[in-house]
Amino acid sequence: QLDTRFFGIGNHLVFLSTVDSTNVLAMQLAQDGSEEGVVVLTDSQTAGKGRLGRHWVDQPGHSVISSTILRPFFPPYHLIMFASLAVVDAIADTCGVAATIKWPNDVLVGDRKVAGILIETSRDRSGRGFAIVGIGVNVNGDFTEAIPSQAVPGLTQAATTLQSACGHRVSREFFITRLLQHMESSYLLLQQEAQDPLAQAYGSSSRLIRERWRNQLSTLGRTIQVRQGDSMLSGIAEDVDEHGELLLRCHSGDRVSITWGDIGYPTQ
Ligand code: BT5
Repeated sequence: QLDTRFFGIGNHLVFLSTVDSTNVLAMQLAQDGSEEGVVVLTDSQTAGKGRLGRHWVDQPGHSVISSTILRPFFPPYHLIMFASLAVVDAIADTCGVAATIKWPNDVLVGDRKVAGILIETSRDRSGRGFAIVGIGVNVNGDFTEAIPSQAVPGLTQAATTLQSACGHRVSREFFITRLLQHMESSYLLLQQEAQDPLAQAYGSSSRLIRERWRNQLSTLGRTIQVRQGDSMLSGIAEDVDEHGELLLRCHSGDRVSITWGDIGYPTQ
């Protein structure tokens, strides 16, 4: 039983036992004019997508795999922030574990990846913009064997499941309920603010979300390596700016702003 107001309610919920990618299906639905709040769920993907053409792997029936259609009025960089916070909050609600966020889109328990987020934006046939927020969470089972731990050459990122992290099975239905509830409440606040010039000038909801997101980043203050395609940078992750870009103090002393890439922690 969902406790959202419109995310996934009634004909806003699409469930398939298997699909190539929920993001691909949600993208097609949105292009054909589907309204925001439509949530596509599946038990298993045959071609789950990560960023930069990579794959997202699942153990059928053990993961939460969801894609939500949104039509935001607010800047796109807030999407990754509220989506990753919703995952962190749903993990706290369902297993009492404090997850953290590894910039830009990973949710970790300890130093292992338990969830990934893929945000894609486009326009429908009538020219209206939309965003797809795809979330994959390793809920039950043991992923250590199933997941390639090396995401990117030179950077390793081990995986885990919520069950391994908290020692008991977690209801996927309960997790989805909490996830959608957290997503919807933040989304509504951001939408409301974006449409109200006074609230926008004050910017309190977006500021709160940005600050919470920044506080959950396990990346800040650490020595990190950043891979962008063929090049690798290293330095100290000093901060993030208000658009969510990572501010890296390189060993040379220069401060650079990182907009994309993969990061690793040399101590792992
Ligand atoms: C992500 O990409 O982490 C985004 C994953 C988004 C998946 C969701 S599921 C619902 C929706 N529909 C889709 O088709 N996709 C979205 P990235 O940061 O590029 O990380 C991908 C890398 O993580 C891979 O190259 C693997 O090394 C690793 N990986 C793959 N599956 C994993 C898993 N289940 N758990 C942990 N790591 C995984």
